[in-house]
Amino acid sequence: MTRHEGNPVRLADYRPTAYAIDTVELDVAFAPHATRVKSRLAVRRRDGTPDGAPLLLDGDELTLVGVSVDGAALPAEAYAATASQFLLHTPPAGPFTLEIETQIDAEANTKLMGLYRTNGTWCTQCEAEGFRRITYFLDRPDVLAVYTTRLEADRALAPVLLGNGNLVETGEIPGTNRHFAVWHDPFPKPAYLFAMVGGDLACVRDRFVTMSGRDVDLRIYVEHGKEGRCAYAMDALKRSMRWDEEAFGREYDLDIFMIVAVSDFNMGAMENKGLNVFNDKYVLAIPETATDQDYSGVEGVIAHEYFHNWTGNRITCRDWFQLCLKEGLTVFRDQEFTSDQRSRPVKRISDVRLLRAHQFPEDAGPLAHPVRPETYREINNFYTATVYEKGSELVRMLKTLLGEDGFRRGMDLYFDRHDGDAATVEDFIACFAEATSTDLSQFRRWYAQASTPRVRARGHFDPAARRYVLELAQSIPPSPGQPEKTPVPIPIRFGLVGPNGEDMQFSTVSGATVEGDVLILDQATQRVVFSDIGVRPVPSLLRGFSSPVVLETDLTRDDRLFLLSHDSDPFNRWEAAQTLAVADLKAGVAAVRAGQPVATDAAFADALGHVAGDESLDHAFRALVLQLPTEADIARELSHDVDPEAIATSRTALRRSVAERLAKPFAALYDALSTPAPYVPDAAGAGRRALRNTLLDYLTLAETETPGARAEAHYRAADNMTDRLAALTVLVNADAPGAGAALADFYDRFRDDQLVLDKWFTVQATAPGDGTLGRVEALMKHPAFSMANPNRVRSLVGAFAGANQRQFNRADGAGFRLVTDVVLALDPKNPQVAARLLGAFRSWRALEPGRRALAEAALRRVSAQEPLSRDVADIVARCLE
Ligand code: B3K
Ligand code: ZN
Repeated sequence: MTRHEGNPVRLADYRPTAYAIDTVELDVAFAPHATRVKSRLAVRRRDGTPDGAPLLLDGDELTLVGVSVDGAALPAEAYAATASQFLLHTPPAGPFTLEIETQIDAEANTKLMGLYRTNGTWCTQCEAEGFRRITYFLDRPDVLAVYTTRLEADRALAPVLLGNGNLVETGEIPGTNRHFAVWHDPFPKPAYLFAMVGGDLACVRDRFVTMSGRDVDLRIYVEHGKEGRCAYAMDALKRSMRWDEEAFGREYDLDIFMIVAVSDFNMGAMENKGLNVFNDKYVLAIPETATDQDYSGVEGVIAHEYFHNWTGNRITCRDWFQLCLKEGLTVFRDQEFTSDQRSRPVKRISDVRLLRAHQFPEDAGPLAHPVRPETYREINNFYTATVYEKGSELVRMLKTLLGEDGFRRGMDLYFDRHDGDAATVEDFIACFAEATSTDLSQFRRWYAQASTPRVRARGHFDPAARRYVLELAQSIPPSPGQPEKTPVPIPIRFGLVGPNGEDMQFSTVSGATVEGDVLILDQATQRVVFSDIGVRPVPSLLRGFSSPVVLETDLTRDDRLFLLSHDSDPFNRWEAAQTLAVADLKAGVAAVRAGQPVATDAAFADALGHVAGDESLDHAFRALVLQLPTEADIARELSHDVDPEAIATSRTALRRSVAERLAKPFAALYDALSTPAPYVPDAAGAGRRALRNTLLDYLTLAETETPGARAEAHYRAADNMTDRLAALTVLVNADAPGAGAALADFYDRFRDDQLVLDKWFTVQATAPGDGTLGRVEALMKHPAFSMANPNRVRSLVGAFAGANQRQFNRADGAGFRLVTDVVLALDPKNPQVAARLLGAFRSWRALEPGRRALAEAALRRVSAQEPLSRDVADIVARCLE
């Protein structure tokens, strides 16, 4: 799978490498601008490779210093080396040792791939193709080797030297101020899991005793002064380790597990074997600086990276097309962990919101691709919501289809059979098929077909025949390169809800396989007949969001109001509120565009009021029901001719009508929730705060005499970041008179804390008013902002592009221009972050004609720029295709 610039890589072209590399011995001497890397590879010709076949290694921006084979320096004619390739013309027939020396300027590495320096610390990021920026190698996931890493540095610059595996030796280099450490990782791994760190870092330590009684040294390394912010991350790590033992029987396998927190990082974190490197945003958390959402982010990412030790590291991917094999599965595992640690329904609703907000638009636009793609130009552009979040949904459906026990048997077989392998999606599915004797061939289509299936359901009750009939149909819209689709098996968890709110019993069902409360729709259309039904039920379909589909039913408004107050499934209660709101909001948009007033419905507001006041429901759930669909949700539901201004007007009208009608009960509830309580970042505490802060938002909307007074008081009284940031956001979004002072106060309090200033950037970038664009431009010149730091770029420009529907999609095109200017400025320095930012254009074709033309012009301007990175070139080309 050698890449030729411009040619896509194809799954169909997969071939194993001609040579294997069994061991890697690295000797790295960190030094400013000139880190020296000596690599000693044990290379072996694979069976079937002809004697003398050339050996081609990957490189990227490398400088070769020297090369030898079996101890003898190579003559120049024996090889060809460029910055991006090393070719050994005629390797020895038998196993041989290849030694390569390269030199790297980590300080000049702005891509944050390979070896780079962040706040003085040397660190690495190798997934997907960063190892080739350190040394020439067969940089692909099916080349597994045992690594020994010797690290050396000036003791003053890097007293801490970390590598994968277990520490085997440390020492001084006599007569110098340098020291060294040797690390050995006994588990064969692909190069993308390699990591090394050198720096002056503080360390927080703990220990964990595994299920078989082994003692594991746990360490979190952070910048000096941040030690006091690691307790929650450490606790989350220990809970993750225990949970994986209990839920999946998976034990940790090295003597030490390390996490290093750095402030310049392209994504969330990285699961390098025994040495996870984290964006510090997902490690550091204290109540004064981290919100409840940050805490749950820390918990989720710590768990996710830890769980990769089995799903990703012990069993890795054969090639990058199989990325969902580790990512979708590991997301599923971290979602299950959080569900067990917190509230399962609340977690499910949050995950579905995320899926709909990120994956559904991706699946409906020009960047759509199957969970397992078949071709790519730049693999870093495939770390997507589809691979991660839809990938997790596919694993969840497997569990729904096979049941708890069947699923566990399949997972056990997978771990057992493939430990130490670089596996494929087929290998994974085969384990479930075999362990449960189930034919999963149709299920595999879920991995191969892009776009979100639509399910249509129509119900008929026949009182004379005492039957209830469900007419079900599925269709899968076309997507890039896939005009035609075939039906997939769609597990629909359901209940037929009787007038008393309880699920009705039925004696027989025909027309579909039904196992317990799960019906399987596996054909284009199916007529499902339930017999012995005495009264008209209200069907509650797709409970728990049992499949990643768009469901369209013929339920009436009254049916939905009934489900909102009576369904035994919390997810569908929430869903009923969402669908009711969406119908009103869509009607509101149509009214605004026709110049009519927006009509509102008191029954809906009253139903929300009942949920809000229902003390039998947990606070977090009530908060979720009260939160109306976002502007982006409405845009997605409209799917074409989208006018973000009309959407915002319609949404504000509905929120205002709810706020006005429920002002009294909401105020009483807000006050009842205002009794001071110590901050605990658990599900119960977070739920209480979420409900109170949601109420604050409504109450501020209904305040006419003293706009923002309650939010100002809320801000002043806050003793934690969750409440403080919620109040600030309400003030800024309402453009309340106190907003400016609160922003200034917030800045003064946290001027030295970059992670908190990111929140300050985001609040301002997501403000709905027309002044936001100018504000973002001004903030880009603020001393706390830096284009070199991905967190800063994401919190200001990323938030503007991704979370400010109105201002990004301004009718004058200035939002598009701002974002594409930043993409072009960033591209030469950090193409991955630039490409990610450009992804904000993924739904541009759904806009109304005026904005669509402006978005297209902005994209064409990007596409005309030369040179462009492969990352940005790929996204812009697919957006315009
Ligand atoms: N595996 C990494 C993501 C790497 C992204 C490379 N562009 C983090 C994770 O998913 O756990
Ligand atoms: Zn992952």
